[in-house]
Formats: sequence, structure tokens, C-alpha cells
Amino acid sequence: MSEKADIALIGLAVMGQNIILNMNDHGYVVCAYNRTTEKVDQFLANEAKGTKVIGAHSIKEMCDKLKKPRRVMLLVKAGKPVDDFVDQILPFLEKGDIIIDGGNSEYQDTDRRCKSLKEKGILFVGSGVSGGEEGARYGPSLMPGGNPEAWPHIKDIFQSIAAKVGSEPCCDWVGESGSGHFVKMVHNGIEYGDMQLICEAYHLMKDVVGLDNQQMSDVLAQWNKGELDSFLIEITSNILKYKDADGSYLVEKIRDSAGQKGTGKWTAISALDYGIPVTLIGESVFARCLSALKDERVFASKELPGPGKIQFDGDVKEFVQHISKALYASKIVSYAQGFMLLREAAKVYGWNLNYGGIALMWRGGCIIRSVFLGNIKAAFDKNSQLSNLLLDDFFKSAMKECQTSWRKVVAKAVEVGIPTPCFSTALAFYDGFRSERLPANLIQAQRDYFGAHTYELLENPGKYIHTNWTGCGGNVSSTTYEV
Ligand code: 2AM
Repeated sequence: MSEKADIALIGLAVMGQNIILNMNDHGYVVCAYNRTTEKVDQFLANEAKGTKVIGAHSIKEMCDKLKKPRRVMLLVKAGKPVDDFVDQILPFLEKGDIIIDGGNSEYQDTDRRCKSLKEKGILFVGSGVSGGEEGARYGPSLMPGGNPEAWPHIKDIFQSIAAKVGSEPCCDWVGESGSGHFVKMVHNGIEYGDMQLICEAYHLMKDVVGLDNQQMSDVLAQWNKGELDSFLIEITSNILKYKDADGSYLVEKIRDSAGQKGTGKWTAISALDYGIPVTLIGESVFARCLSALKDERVFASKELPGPGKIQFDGDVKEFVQHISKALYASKIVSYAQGFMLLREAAKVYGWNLNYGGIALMWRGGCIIRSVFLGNIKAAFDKNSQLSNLLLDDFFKSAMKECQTSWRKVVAKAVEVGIPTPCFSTALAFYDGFRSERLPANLIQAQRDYFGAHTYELLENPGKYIHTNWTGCGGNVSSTTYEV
């Protein structure tokens, strides 16, 4: 009998094909399968020609060709196709075999699949895969979570095909059940935030300071040598200076109406579900929504008054420096909020999340890869129980360093009427988070006044009381009485 395969991969779209070729490069024998089986033959005759990749034309054939415990990875459309394939594979698996879903599944689905397959003795893993087609081929960021018993059996394959930072793989075990897909979702939300922050810096440099595209590109290239060093800053520097065939800057000809596939939205929804103020990602989603109202904005731009023409009379170099610090401080807040959400989800689901490992998984291979994630990893290495990134010494001193610039930038933006939703919300969060006292005492009083919702006294937390504010509303609290 011919050589058995180390792993099977179902789903021969570009991502699946590239992961297979990546595994093959690292010495693994992969068995390829696809619903439309002609694609298996096409793949073997073309992209996989000359490799050790083998194919199968039925699920049974695929399972028969696997070493034990069998490892089957799915890279198919999220949703029902994953459940359908799981049902089709199950009859050919034995206890201890492993199914890995590398698609864009929702974490609640992964949670459900993990539980139901555990009852059948099958180890299920839901893995975030990031880095697009290029990443899949030469080194993605991989975020596997699910049944921990599966990890020793997939660790070598996953870590060898993942992106590397130095010699460290951007792949580690995330945690239980749906945590891998949850972490991928938060990654995508953070990506929305990072992109919007760069857009706000661009808006200010262009419309307040008056830099041209080449100058802005040079500024970003400079930023990319320091604390802001990241893939997104690098590509933005290239985009800004890119000239169209007619010699003009292409980016300025692109319609300012942003699209979205919904992954940022899911992060914002789960932030609301869990009651965690992930304000920056939320604002970045809304900023895209507002941009998409292009026709309404064009109309309103002629109707609604602003503060008048902008005359920048400050020091250009100095203000650009302020913008870079505002960007950095806002970015720190965004990641702090993202990790707050991870922490809360971990509490709700009982996941033991590997926070430093998560930072390392995002450090390379994916869209949000940056030097900065190395600092986050270091913070969790120093203290794995760190309650909030902002309280780490490194980030605390970064905020101290940046805050004056950050306030100047937001104040200037407000004064001249340039929207900076993410710079501003990050600053509002920062000021709220560092406030011993917020005006929520008044909210509690209002709630109790109109709805008898009760409140606690500062001197006696945990004891809820009601006041008859008007003298005629009665003394009954809202547990028994709703207005
Ligand atoms: P196909 O080539 O047979 O369409 C990405 O779309 C991958 O998901 C492809 O491998 C595709 O298979 C698979 N896929 C999409 N929808 C599917 C479905 N309903 N059932 C099974 N596989 C599906």
C-alpha cells in the first residue's frame, strides 16, 4: 500500500490549496479532497504537480489514506457546509481522531461542535487562520483552540507552517472550545481599528497640515522605523505615493465609501453582549458606515455649517509628531480594549486563554502584525495575570509620553471640524478608565427617580436602596414595580 498521509485537507479554494502546498513544503504528506471532486484532479495535475500531495475522490477513501489518529482539516465555507462535512466524515472516524475547522466560523458554532464531537470521542479544533492567500502559502498566523487533547497531535504541523518571528512560530494553543475563532474575530476587529486610526492620521496630515501624498508617504515610512512599525503602516506608505497611469495619485481618486464583510461588526456586537467598552473597534465600524452614506454626505456638505476654512499656522514637523503619538496612544487603548474583551469571554466560557501567546500569534503573518505586539507579549510574559494592558509599566509610560500630543491633536481636530472618531473615543476611554469618579451616580439617581431602579451608596456598596424623590411616587422599588 502506498504512503499514508499525515493530514487530510478538505476545500480546494485558494486558501486550502496554499495551506496544502505549505504543509508539503514542510515535509508533510497531505491528502486533498473537495466536494467538487474534479478540483482534486485539477489540483494534482497543476499546482500540486511534482509534490507529495495525494488525492481522494470520496470521504471514505480520504479517511482510509490517513495515519492514525486521523487529522482532517476543513477549509470550506463557514456555516452549514462545516456541519455537513462533519456529518459525512464521522462514520469513517474512530475515537481520538481529530477534525480541524480552519474556516471563518463563528465562535459559538465552534463551541457547539466541540461539545457535540467530544461526546462522540472526536477531538475538534477551531482555528483562526489569518494572512490571506500569501500567508496561507508561506506562513499564516494560526490561532487554534478547541479540545486541548488535540494539540499535541497537530502542534508540529501547525507550528511548522505558521509565520515565524525570529525562530518563534506565530501559532500556539489559544484555549478551549470556540476560543480560537473568538481570538480570530477580535483580531479582525482590531484590524478595523488600526486601519481607521491610520485613516484619521492621513485625514489630519492632508486637510489640517496640508501635506501632499509624497510627504505623507515619507512620514509613514519614517513612522515605520519606530514604535509604529507595522504591516499596515508600511502598505499605507506605499499606497499614498502610488501614481496612476496618468501620473496622479491613485488613492485620491478612490470613492470614499468603505465596505465591510462584517467581522468588525461581530467584535462590536460581542463587546455589547458582554458589556465591555470596546469603543474604538465600535467607532471604526461606525466610521465605515458613515463613509458609506456618501450621497447623503455630499448633500449635507452643502447644507450644514462647519467652523470655516482651516488655516494651519502651527509647526508642521511638530504637529506631525503629535499625530504619531496620538496614533500610538489610541492604538494602545484599542489593544487594551481587545484584551479586555478576550478576558471577559474567557470568564464567561471558562477558557484558560494564553494572552502572551495570542500577542505572539498576531506578531507575524497576519494583517495587524507589528513590532508593538512584541511589547504586548512582553507585558504578559512579565505578568500573565495582568488585568489591563494600560497598567503595564511599559504602556503606562507610553501613555505618559503621548498624552499631551494626543490631547492637542484631538482638540485641534474638534476646533477645525475634522472627524477623528477613533482618536477621540480612545482618549475618552482613557480619561474614563483613569477616573476614580464618573458621573454615573447621577444616572443611578435618574433611574431611581423615574423607575425606582434603586442605587447603592458609596459608603455601602452591595446594598440597594430606593428614595421617594418626589414624596408622591411611593416607596416600592422596581423589582416589584415597573414604570
Ligand atoms: P466546491 O469547490 O465544491 O464549491 C470554498 O468555497 C470551499 O468551500 C470550496 O472548496 C467549496 O467547494 C466549499 N464549499 C462551499 N459551499 C459548500 C457546501 N455547501 N458544501 C460543501 N462544500 C462547500
